[in-house]
Amino acid sequence: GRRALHVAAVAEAEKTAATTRGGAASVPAPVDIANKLRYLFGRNGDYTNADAYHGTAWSVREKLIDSFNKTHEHWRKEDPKFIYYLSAEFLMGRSLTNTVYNLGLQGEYADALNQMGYEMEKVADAERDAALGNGGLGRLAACFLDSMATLDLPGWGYGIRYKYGMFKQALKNGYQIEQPDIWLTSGNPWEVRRDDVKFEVGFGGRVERRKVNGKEVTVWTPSEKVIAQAYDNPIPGFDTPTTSNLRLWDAMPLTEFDLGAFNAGDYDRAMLDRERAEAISAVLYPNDSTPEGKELRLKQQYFFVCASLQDVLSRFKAVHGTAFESLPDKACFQLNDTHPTIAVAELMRLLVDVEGLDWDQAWTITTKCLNYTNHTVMPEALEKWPVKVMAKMLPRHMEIIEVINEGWTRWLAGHLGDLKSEERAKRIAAMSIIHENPWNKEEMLVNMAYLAVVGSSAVNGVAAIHSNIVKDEILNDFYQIFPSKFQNKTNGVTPRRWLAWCNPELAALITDTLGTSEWINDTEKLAGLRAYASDKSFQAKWSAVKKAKKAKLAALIKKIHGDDVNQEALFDIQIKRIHEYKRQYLNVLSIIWRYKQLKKMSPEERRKAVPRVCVIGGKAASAYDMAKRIIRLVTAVGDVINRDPDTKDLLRLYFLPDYNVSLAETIIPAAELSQHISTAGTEASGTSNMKFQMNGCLIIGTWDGANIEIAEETGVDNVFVFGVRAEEINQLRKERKNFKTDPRWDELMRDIEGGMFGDKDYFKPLVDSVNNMKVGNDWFLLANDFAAYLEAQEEVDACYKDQAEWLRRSIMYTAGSGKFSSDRTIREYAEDIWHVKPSRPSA
Ligand code: B1H
Repeated sequence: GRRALHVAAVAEAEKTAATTRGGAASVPAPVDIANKLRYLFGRNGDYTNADAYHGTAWSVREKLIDSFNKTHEHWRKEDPKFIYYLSAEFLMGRSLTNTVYNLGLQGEYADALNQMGYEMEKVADAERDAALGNGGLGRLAACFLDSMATLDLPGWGYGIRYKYGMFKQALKNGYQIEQPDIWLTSGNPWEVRRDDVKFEVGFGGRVERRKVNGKEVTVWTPSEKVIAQAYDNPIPGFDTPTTSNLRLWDAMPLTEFDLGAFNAGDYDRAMLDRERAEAISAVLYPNDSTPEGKELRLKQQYFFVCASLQDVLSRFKAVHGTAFESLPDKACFQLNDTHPTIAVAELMRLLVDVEGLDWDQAWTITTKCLNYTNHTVMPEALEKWPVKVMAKMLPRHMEIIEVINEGWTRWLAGHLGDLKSEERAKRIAAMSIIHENPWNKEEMLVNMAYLAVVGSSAVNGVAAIHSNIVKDEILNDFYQIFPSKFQNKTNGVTPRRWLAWCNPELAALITDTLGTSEWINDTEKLAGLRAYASDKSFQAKWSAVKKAKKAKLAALIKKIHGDDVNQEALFDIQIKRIHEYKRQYLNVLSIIWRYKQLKKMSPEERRKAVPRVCVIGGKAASAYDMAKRIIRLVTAVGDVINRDPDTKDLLRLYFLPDYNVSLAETIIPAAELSQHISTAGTEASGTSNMKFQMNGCLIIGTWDGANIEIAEETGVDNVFVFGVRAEEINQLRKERKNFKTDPRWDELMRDIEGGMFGDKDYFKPLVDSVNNMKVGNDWFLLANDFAAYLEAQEEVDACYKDQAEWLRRSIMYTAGSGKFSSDRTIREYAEDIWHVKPSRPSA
């Protein structure tokens, strides 16, 4: 028919043209870019960098889609098992550079832009970040997609196409203000709307039992329905023909497809329905680590999970009909934290209510298909939804969870049959998926982590210490019952974006030295750098790269703050979400202490001091009052220090606003010291620590999260480790009231309280939170670690004075970073949890 004719005609035309990786006929890139600008944007010459970005991106998009199509044609033919990564967040950042480099098109497009009078770097800088995530958890999902594609693993991400991503942070008089992230207005070349892929998602309503052909069936009639519309975001692998997919759902009103509402003269209601539906995918909740129990958030979670599962089942049925017993051989799902955990109940609903399977058979399939990753140990961060809220929004799911819980607690009762009945009842109550709110006995809660554990085959933490805390503390009851379910999968980051592409100068030096660029997808090869760590001429080249990257960061500081900084100074960086447990406050206290010491010094002594440029960046959740005060403290201290003629050559402190993925790509290569100073046992992993390590940046940090494994790989003596250990924390918290604070600490508290940095009323709660036993009790033990931290900072200074030693360590960091490629992490998931195998299309 017509399709065959069309395919033949295109194939014929392509034979006569040169082909690129995707296989499309290639028009010379400058011509193509100009054509895109002419026909998509109506522009003719005299383009800005932003124009050039759009033209280039729309041109590159076509190669990307060709590669995507080839990959998916191959996968359709092969029908391999797929992994679906379900995540409420994907923090993708920019795509142009990554796509061009991953597809191996950098030469072609850099040349094209040069011919047209542009520079790739400036053009790439015009792209807005796709910031559909908060921080580490969302960026991890993005790194995982890069590795899955690079390893040719059949797998997709599934999430929400938020209209507004993470808010833009601005400073006004040193205070954080939040502005909406309007990222889609100029169009998004990196997505493809799939008008043929949409699903209905229902909410509310009622549940009935009906007899159909003598069989009792459950029918859920939602009171509200919306449409989930698919958008595909192709994910190019590096050095492979594979391009996989991130499918994001946009919420649309049903009425647009149901013209009846309009015909009935219900125009205003239809418009209100539109707003209500669009609200579901309107905005990312800007909380990192602590979920807010907002109803809309549960709606978002169910919305994307329901659409994703329907999508997967409909593709499965198209090939395998209703042979659902083989679903676990064809599909598995990774739950990125508890946010998509409603999938346990939704998969049961789809299999039992919609497909008519027996409960037990459906349960076997469901638990084989699902796996859960825990990302945090903070008790307040474990999601719990009030039964009332869930019963109203998802009445059938609430019933299903009740039935799951009945089966689970019944099974437990049998399993714990040897225990005395009192003890047994206690254990069962402690593991019940539905339980009382400990702060409000009237309220019953659904514990999503418990549901995820019971409904999954594997449960994993994200760094060795964290996985142990999951097993020994937060989910210990469950670990005792199912020890083999629990695993560790230490996080990783993609070495493409976080070393090769963001630091091409260092990448070139590494490739030159190792005589191969294979380290880009085999990072264990970086270990070869160890042989050069003490080589003077190599150190000189290494240092020259760092200097060049520092100059770029200095230029950025100049652009933002108008100040010139001493580029010989030690660049000391702490960038991450602002949180009390991450202890940016402790960093500021040490900076104030340093400032006071410098003030007291003679000119002689000052000449011996190590100059530092301190940078702090990160967003505070809009409702996180204490975090906002910490930001203001940073800016207030900076205002004093940076203007003091006695010290300004030796110490600076800058807050860099709107920290995001692309800012990280500039800051990390320039960093010499980075701070990862969370209270031991609180940071599940951290992933920026790995990015800094790859870029040869030394770490000052606590014995926490992935810092521990980084230290092991780098050599513990090369890391500035300080502070109490996780095992001591509980005891220290109990003894907190008798803790004797350091006199230097007391002095700093008096300084802040006394108004040394102005705004003393605003800073009062900050002082109280760590100093006043009645108010804050210093939960994160800043005072306990303060002295050890100052001492570690002195070690940093001493080491920096010995540049040969500093550079040796710097090289040892990169050399020891092989383990922290997300390729390694993803290989482990694929082998130990997903049982998914590579499937590569032919080039
Ligand atoms: C991490 C979160 C998180 N852990 C709730 N938990 C959220 C929790 O919007 N919410 O409700 C959002 C995010 N994020 C981070 O995950 C950990 O703090 C890091 O230590 C870890 O490196 C990262 C990736 O595993």
